[in-house]
Amino acid sequence: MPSIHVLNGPNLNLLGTREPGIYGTLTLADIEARLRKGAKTLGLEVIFRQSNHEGDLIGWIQAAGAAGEPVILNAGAYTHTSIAIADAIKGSGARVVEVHLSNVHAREAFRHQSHISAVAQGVILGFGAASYDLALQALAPPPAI
Ligand code: CA2
Repeated sequence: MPSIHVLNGPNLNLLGTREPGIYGTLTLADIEARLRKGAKTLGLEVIFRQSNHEGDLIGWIQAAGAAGEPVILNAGAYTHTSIAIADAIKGSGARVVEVHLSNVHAREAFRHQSHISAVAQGVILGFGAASYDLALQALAPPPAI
């Protein structure tokens, strides 16, 4: 079964505990559960991870790129700061869809810049947990005829 990596960056483990007006009320475990459901119908295996450490994300991106497996990436605040994560995507050739729960362009100016967008295949943001579901659809292989 083809695999898809869903990688989550810093503080996303706090989802569902605070700031529901921005990030919604679902926990990261809730997002994982609904994504696994969707992936099952598409015949995909989900490898779902979260880390508060930049190096973990870089290692996972490199491994996905080496395996030729696509990535849904919510790099959290590293989106706005990390050239190292952008280099990992470019250097490993990983196929990445960047996702965000919130519409970062409707928020503080420092969230308007993304180092990931230029090296991602595409970006989906502002749809809450559905951003992840839409990314899954974007990356799913077309059904066999
Ligand atoms: O909207 C998104 O998905 C973000 O990637 C979330 C990041 C933020 O830094 C990005 O600018 C946009 C933050 C995730 C932290 O989530 C929290 C949830 C509850 C309580 C505290 C933080």
